[in-house]
Amino acid sequence: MSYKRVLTIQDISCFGQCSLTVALPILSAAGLETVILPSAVLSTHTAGFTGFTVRDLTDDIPAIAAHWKKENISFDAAYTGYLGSTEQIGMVKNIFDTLLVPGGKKIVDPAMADNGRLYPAFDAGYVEAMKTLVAEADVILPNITEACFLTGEEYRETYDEKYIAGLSEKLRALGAKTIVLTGVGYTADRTGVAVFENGSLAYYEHKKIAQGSHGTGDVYASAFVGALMQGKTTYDAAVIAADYTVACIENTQGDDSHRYGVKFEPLLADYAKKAASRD
Ligand code: PXL
Repeated sequence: MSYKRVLTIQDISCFGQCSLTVALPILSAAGLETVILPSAVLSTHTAGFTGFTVRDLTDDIPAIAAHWKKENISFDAAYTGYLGSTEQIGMVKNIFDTLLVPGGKKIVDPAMADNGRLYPAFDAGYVEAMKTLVAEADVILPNITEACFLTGEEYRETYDEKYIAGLSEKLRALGAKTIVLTGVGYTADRTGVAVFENGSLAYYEHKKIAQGSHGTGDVYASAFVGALMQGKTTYDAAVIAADYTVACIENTQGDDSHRYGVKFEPLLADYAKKAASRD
């Protein structure tokens, strides 16, 4: 497997173990050259903190992308997460069109909502724009809340396989090619990930840990991208990412002073071995 270069576009939440402070170490640990494009700089993430500062970097993005183009820099994949503004979605599309190698992967985590609600920074206009980005993606990684906002499907706390198959079909109808739907659980103590690819739906179930933690969507998506770009199949990458995310949550469990993120760093070496293994 050749040395791959991946661009990730998401915010820097200086404190809080999410977005770029998670994606950069995980992708690097997976053995990928990781290039970052910060969408915004926040003092902390927006979940559970008040009074955070935000510097929106929308105005800087076109010049950064133009400079890379001039330098003939290109990427084997571009992976987007939490973006700083609706306007940035158009800029990301332009980056997809101009800075990827032929066949380069467009991976979109529509990080905008959880537990039935949009994050505070986002509105209906952002959701509409995100639908158009999802339509261009090779792989999307929504949670169920995000899938509902994208498709107009009713958000449910409990559901069956038919509901998940319907959600996946509606996401596919938007144009998404491969769908990795996270946080899919059919019983109270289990959760998992549904992978919809080439017309069929596969499911990986694993234990659900009661403690809610922030940043796990970013740990999951970053670990998935790392394994995928190391040549794993979509399903195998989804499983590696799920096992790593569960281990990170378990590693944080019981520490009530650490509800803002998960202690993912001590488990990076083990993740890296699995992501880059040749079996
Ligand atoms: O983990 C998603 C995320 C990323 N970035 C910021 C956030 C959140 C979730 O709340 O607030 C700034």
